[in-house]
Amino acid sequence: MRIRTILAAGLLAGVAVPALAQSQSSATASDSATKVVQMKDTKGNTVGTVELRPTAHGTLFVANLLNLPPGTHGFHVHERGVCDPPFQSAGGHFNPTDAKHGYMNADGPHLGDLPNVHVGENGRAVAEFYSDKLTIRSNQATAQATGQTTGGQTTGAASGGQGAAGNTGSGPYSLLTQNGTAIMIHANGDDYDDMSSAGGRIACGVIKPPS
Ligand SMILES: [Cu+2]
Repeated sequence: MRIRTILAAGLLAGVAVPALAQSQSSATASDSATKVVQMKDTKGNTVGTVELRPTAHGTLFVANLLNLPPGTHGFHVHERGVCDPPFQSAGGHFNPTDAKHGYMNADGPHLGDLPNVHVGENGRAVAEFYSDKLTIRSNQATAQATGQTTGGQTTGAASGGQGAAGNTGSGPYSLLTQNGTAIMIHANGDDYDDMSSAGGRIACGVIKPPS
């Protein structure tokens, strides 16, 4: 009787897995692609790009910036994918866990808090950041990927619930929210404690879900 039960379970899994694999492959095709965010200053001039590269457990940000004022600049993900100068349209920091701002804050940081960029005298900066809390995969695809990696339909469904809920659990959290999100560069360096330290918003780039 026990053997028969195991066999039946095995059969069920055999049926379920190809179906899962099929939806997975279509989701992966668009979800595994690097996203290139075009950064613009308040006058609409291009000031470089930020590539978002999906990784096994998060996102690698690769910034290639130019024509920016030399010095230290705050660099964040903001909560809305709208970059109308002077960029208040992008809202506050991306903060799905309802944390406080800053690496130095015991109740922080915002997940949108990223390290400062340092622009040279030639107006250029190249920087890479990694976050294991942010993804550019859609929530649904994250759930499916989790299911497949752990090799269990049950596990997939459990963490799928978390992923689908979006802003609960431990993430990673998708930047491809319904309204999109934005990468913001500030006039001054972020002191990683006081949000106002970074000053005004000087460049913005939209992260949008695929339409
Ligand atoms: Cu900011």
